[in-house]
Amino acid sequence: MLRILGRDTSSNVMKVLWACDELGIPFEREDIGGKHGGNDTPEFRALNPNGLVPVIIDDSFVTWESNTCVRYLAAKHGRGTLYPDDLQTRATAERWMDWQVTTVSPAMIPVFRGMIRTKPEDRDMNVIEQGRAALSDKMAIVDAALADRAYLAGDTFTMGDIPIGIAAWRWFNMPIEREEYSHLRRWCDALSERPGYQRHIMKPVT
Ligand SMILES: N[C@@H](CCC(=O)N[C@@H](CS)C(=O)NCC(=O)O)C(=O)O
Repeated sequence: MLRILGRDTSSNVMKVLWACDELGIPFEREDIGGKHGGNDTPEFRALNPNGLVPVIIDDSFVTWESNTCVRYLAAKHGRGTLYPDDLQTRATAERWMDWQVTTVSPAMIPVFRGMIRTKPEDRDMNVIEQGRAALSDKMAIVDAALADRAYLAGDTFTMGDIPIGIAAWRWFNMPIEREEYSHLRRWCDALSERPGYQRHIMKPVT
């Protein structure tokens, strides 16, 4: 059975859990990272030298980097659904996945760490506000992209919706000022109908 190493409070682990749910893949998950520790041992670093979660183990194949894990599982189990057959649709889905890591995540991190993981008296509100404004700009890009399509890569849900779907849940549920982005809201409401999103993503942001 597929093994997923990583705590379920990690947004990167959540991507893999949600993908498995969508794809109907049975898995065993082990609590590693955060308060559970276990990600700085020689055994874990032999699996992922970065000491980060998630790691997946599929028979004897080991890999890490959450979006790579999602791509691998989607390619293996979700051809024509999560992993689009059409090359241009697939490239569009992959573009949003890469953009989440390179562009959304750097804006999200200072806001998430500042507002959720830092005591009020220790917060650097200038850094948080800069991140919040940057994050709003990114969410405006997603909102505009969703103006003429139901999902990020087109008419149907694909792997491209997973990483930004998780970022959007955090954006809507962190105690921050937000613009009203109606297309983003409609898309997030549609994701909220999906059992995998309900089970793995729609939780208090902690
Ligand atoms: N780019 C990596 C980032 C992985 C990452 O930063 N994971 C965090 C959790 S979200 C982690 O392992 N932090 C250390 C810990 O949980 O102890 C990925 O997408 O998998």
